[in-house]
Amino acid sequence: MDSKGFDRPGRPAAGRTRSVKVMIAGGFGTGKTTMVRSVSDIRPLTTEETLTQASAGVDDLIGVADKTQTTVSLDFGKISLNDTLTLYLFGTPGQERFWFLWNGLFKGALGAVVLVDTRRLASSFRAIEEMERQQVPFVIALNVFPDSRDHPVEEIRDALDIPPHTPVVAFDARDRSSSRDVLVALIRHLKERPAVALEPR
Ligand SMILES: Nc1nc2c(ncn2[C@@H]2O[C@H](COP(=O)(O)OP(=O)(O)OP(=O)(O)O)[C@@H](O)[C@H]2O)c(=O)[nH]1
Ligand SMILES: [Mg+2]
Repeated sequence: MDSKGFDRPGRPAAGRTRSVKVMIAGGFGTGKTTMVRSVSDIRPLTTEETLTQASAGVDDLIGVADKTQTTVSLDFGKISLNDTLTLYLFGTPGQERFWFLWNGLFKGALGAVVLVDTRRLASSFRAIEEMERQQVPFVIALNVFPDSRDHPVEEIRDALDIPPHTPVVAFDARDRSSSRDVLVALIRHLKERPAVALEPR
């Protein structure tokens, strides 16, 4: 994969396929690993460890009290959206003590999905700031939990201070087709940007 996230050299003759690196980012416990697991065509690589006392008082467990595992390095999955476009998905760790890994993980990424749990909006602030710092185009994906309140999307956009051109969509990370729709929304958003060519060559 080159520095722009494209997998160019040595493509098979029939392989008019473009490969794109996409980040699945967001705050602690927002459902990043769940999304990579539900949507990946291949068995995903995950790096889950049991939540320990080290996170006590550090991680906000309100709303995710049943959570027992956390990503310590990355999630990796792959999905072919059609015959010509394959996405490589890189899920980030959500815990603050692993954020130093983000710089390396983002290398070559063309776009990102930022997951938000509307019960804990603040947990995704840092991830949104990071997209702006890394200059990676992104969509906001509101992962709806059973006790999430039904906020209008525009209210969330205001609360998160998201620019008008950035899509905000609601979804369920456990559901493959719902997660896939989020990735399609991201690709549409990328295609609207003149600098990004996603058509196969
Ligand atoms: N009800 C519901 N539960 C979900 C959903 N997505 C994730 N969960 C649950 O919420 C918890 C957090 O999900 P993870 O996928 O581990 O979240 P994460 O963002 O990868 O977490 P970290 O890697 O620790 O930051 C898990 O217990 C999931 O089973 C969802 O859409 N609805
Ligand atoms: Mg995770």
